[in-house]
Amino acid sequence: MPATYNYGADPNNNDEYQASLGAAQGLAPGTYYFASRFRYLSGPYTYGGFNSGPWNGTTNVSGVLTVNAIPAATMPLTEGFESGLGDWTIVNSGQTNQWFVGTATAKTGTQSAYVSNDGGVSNAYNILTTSVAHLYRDVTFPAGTNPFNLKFSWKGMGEGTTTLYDYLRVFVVPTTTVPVAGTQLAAGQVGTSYLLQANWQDVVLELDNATYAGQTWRLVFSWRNDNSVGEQPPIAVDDIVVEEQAPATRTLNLTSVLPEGLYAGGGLLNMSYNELAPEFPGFADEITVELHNSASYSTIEYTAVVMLSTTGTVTVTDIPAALNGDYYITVKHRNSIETTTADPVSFTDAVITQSFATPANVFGGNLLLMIDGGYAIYGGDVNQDGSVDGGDVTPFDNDQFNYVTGYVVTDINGDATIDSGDGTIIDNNQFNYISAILP
Ligand SMILES: [Ca+2]
Ligand SMILES: [Ca+2]
Ligand SMILES: [Ca+2]
Ligand SMILES: [Ca+2]
Repeated sequence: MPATYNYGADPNNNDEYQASLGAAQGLAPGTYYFASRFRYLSGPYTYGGFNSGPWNGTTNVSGVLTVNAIPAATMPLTEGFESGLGDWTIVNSGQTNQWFVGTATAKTGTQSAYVSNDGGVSNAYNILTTSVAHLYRDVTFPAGTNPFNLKFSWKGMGEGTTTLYDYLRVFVVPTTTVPVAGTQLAAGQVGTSYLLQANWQDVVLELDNATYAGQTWRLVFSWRNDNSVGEQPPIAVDDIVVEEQAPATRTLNLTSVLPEGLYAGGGLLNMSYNELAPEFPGFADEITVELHNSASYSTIEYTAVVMLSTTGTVTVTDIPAALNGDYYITVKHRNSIETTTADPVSFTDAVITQSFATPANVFGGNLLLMIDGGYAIYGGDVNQDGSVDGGDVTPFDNDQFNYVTGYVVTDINGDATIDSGDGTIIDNNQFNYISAILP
């Protein structure tokens, strides 16, 4: 690129030339090497130009220019352009109608980003000259299960009713997509086309979790106009927000919740029976799921009575979104030992998943190794006092003696009869002093 003589900037005997390496050159992030060259009239070029002499390949060598990438924004991203362009990138090169950040118009504060044909002085465009210009920023979407909101305010006229000619479009594209001035993006549009509104409009777009979470994306605002007809002013944008949505409710999915008495092997459960049929057809049993305060286990923050599937899964829906802290997740089954998670579990996401499959998952590692290598929640706590002992043997003995049948708490294995199949579980766990291990 040619350099210009910077007349008057050389106070001593040095001549200063300057060339802009700014954003207009479109240099991608990376390392560049540069050398200057000069010649007198039509003489040979001399390269370099240190104080110590021209380029010699060893001590007097070329310069190094490092272009750093602008770091991606983290959420929540809020941008009102009150401090100028900030970390946004403008792609205007060669366009007549260009993005600027300035004071020509604003939704809030005194500044916004808008299209201008006079260096940002006014929010106006040259209707007779086709232009495509972009304004973009990279944003990192956190992992998790929540969807995201893209919010912004805009106004502007332009041109188009059925066919659109002069308008704003918004794109969310991979960071490998580099917007080029004069060219509209081909994919990744979100929302609609924005035009024909003289007053500020507020837009809220939902960006789904599955597509965006856990990755960095490039948010692009693109102005486009053709070369005829249009109405002033062109587009302006202010108060951009990209944020993780607060879920309306949370859903908790538990897996491998396997009461010993109902364990059928292979991670499956039998259904609990009454005298005639399964008590909860298609399900193993009913259980209680509790969320306990992480600092004070005895404080129960939430309780739900839900169905336990024959594959050991539990779904708790409609947990209030206000429960957004860390909680021990406790499962209580009518004649099993209370069992809770090894650690408090974060409830910031819309969907929380927790397994009870292995001792590492539960507090104190308090699970029973079954003969098939699976782990089960200890059974036999008939009176639900947290241990398996004589207090459980007595009601079991009474019911066995009286030939009690049906869906009763002394029926540990869920077959609707009270007999040695239940007594064995109680006896083994009593013998081993099995009790709840809780925070
Ligand atoms: Ca503003
Ligand atoms: Ca037009
Ligand atoms: Ca007990
Ligand atoms: Ca039984």
